[in-house]
Amino acid sequence: MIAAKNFSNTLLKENINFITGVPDSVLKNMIFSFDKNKKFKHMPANNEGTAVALAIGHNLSTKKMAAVYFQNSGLGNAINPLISIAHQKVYSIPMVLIIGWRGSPNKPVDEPQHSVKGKITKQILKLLNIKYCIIRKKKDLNKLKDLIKLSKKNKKPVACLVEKGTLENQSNKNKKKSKKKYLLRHEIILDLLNKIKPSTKIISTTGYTSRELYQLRNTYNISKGSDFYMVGGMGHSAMVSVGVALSTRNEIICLDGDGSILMHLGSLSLIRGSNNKNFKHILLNNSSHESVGGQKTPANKINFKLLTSSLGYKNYFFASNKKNYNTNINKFLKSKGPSFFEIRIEEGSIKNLLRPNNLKKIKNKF
Ligand SMILES: Cc1ncc(C[n+]2csc(CCOP(=O)(O)OP(=O)(O)O)c2C)c(N)n1
Repeated sequence: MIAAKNFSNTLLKENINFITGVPDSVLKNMIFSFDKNKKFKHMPANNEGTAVALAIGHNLSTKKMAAVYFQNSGLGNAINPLISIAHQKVYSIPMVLIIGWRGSPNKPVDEPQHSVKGKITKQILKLLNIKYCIIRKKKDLNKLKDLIKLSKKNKKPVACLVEKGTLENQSNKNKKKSKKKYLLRHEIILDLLNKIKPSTKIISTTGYTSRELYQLRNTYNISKGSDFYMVGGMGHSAMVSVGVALSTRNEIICLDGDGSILMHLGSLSLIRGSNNKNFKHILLNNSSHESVGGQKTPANKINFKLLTSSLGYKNYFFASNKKNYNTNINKFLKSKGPSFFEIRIEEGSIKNLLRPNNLKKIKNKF
């Protein structure tokens, strides 16, 4: 195991102090260590492509290289600016990618989408002509140092892969435990399952939202309605929902997270054109990426009322406590869409969550 500070020190010694990225649970201790160390300028991004773009901009203005962290599932988002701008044969921009390697063939499989991406991650990097190393012990940080030097010399992106369990597990001591102020995600999901029509279809976002929906449906044996769990494809649950809603009269509810909605926010500009009366969009806003460690998002500073009305939603509802939730959930479910319901929620989820499995069966049932 490696202490997060060993990683940070390697970067600082190589004169890298601008860090950006999208959080991953495998890298969570390292990400918190960037916040704690004043020598770093840490700017979390909403999307892995955005993070690569920030690193390109940093290099253009300072000639220095940046470090970009993300989970390998985000490699797809990162590929466009990596190939079309940063590649050695295009603008030749150095940077170091720190990639959480979910589904590494050396680790037990947790979810099918991780296993698929994990198996081809090294090949993708090879195709991108990105030299990489695997960090398993402290000594491997020397390989990272050599790669960073190579990146500076040849002006090209390089990468390192970090498996689950490599970084020491320290608690985030800076994180204050707040008193319960808002509702919890699972309280809302259970209430929703009890209120939906038998024909309602729910599309739920990546992370704890899908896992809690799956678990509650099974624990309480609720057969009303059906679910499609976005186990991957983070940020795309709203557009999957719109795609479904366009060809059915059934009520379609998207259960979204703030990290997810921000990842591909631009896609919501399609709402006006789609004008789906049967589309209802719920934002479970805890202003954090809770499923991967609780790193903050700026969602509590965004005025979703103004935003969604300019995007073409017909109705906006808001709840921050049980009382206004109870009033507004009924109005929201009765409304003609596209409707948006922002619910401020507390961090906190059901312990020992199951992971949806038998995905093809779930799809066929949906
Ligand atoms: C493209 C991509 N990037 C990153 C991840 C890792 N990831 C899984 S869930 C999650 C956080 C989602 O945050 P939010 O939507 O706010 O929901 P919460 O976890 O707070 O319930 C992240 C970053 C991923 N699965 N896919």
